[in-house]
Amino acid sequence: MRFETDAIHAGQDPDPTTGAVTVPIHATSTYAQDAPGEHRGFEYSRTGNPTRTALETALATLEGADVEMGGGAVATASGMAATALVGYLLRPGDHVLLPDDAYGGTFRFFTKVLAEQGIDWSAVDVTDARLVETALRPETKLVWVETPTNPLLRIADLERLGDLLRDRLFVVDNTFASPYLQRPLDFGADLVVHSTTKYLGGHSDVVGGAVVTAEPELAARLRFLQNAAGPVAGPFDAWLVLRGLKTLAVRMDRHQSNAQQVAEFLANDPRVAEVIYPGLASHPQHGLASRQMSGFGGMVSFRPRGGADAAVTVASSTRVFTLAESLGGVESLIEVPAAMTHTSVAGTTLEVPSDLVRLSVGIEHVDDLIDDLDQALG
Ligand code: P1T
Repeated sequence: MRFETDAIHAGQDPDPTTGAVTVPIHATSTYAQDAPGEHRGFEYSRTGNPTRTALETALATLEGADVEMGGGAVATASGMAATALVGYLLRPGDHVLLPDDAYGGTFRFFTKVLAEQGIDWSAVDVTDARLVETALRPETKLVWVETPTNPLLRIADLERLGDLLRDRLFVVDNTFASPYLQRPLDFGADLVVHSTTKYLGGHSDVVGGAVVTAEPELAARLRFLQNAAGPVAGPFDAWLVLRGLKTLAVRMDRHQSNAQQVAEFLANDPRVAEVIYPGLASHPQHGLASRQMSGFGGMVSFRPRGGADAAVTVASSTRVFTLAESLGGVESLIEVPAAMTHTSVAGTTLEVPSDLVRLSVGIEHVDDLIDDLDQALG
């Protein structure tokens, strides 16, 4: 089936006992067994829960991981829990290559948590495959890539990296694009990580995450780790993400058409020094983004003239855009990464410019969004 159809139906058949057309919220910790050890597919909700299974099947299908062929997904309690599960695949002595522009929490996990357990790291500009090649060490087990990156919206060449990283774990955080716009497994990624808190949930009402793979051995290992370590999405949260997924395609179409118009407005405004949006011809990787993504997404970053003070003033002056962390919901959000989402990278190679403003462009009427930015810049 095509993406829009899978988003509504994959893993989400009507309930076999009642005919309910939406997957029920299976709020249960345990399941009656017919005889000791004889159960109907579910024993205990950390190991498996039908609502979570539905979400996992849908996510795997949307990312192009064939469930019939042993691919799969694990749905976790947050995006960071998904990242932590990936971390369990590493051993002391392994080296990981991190992007030098990424969500601050991802960087914090590898450099402040896993580093203490003997897992070495270095950071590189993953948008330059030659730099990645040079930075690889014999003990480099895993390469982590975000594309578009958070918050500078740089684009990594997934096809080139897929070729280069055949013998390593190639992990792509696909949160900003969503599988509607980009499917990293098609380019050779081994694992796709999501914060489902963002576009997949889509309504700023849930925190969740997922890891997806097409490789049966990795899928089995992730399921084992999820059960062994316990970072599961609860049934209510899994249901909210499932509900969000159904409208991902239509929301994303509107997010990106609004984002394109907002980016063009900002690019033509003399009060703005720089606009970063992969859909602008001025973006250094506009061509690459056009090839590997089917759209440019809903995130726009910009630097108002006047430095960090101006960034803080603009972000504090909007009326439709809410000043808040996170992204990917139907409502527009504005933030200053250096003071909010990316404080954990201050003073590191990932430090973001203090005058950068990040927009998560929502699906409101675009004229209201542009009017709001116009008055805030004023
Ligand atoms: O917040 P959580 O669901 O745990 O997901 C972490 C995460 C992982 N990957 C990316 C690309 C992310 O952007 C995030 C979370 N980011 C924000 C909260 C933010 O405002 O950027």
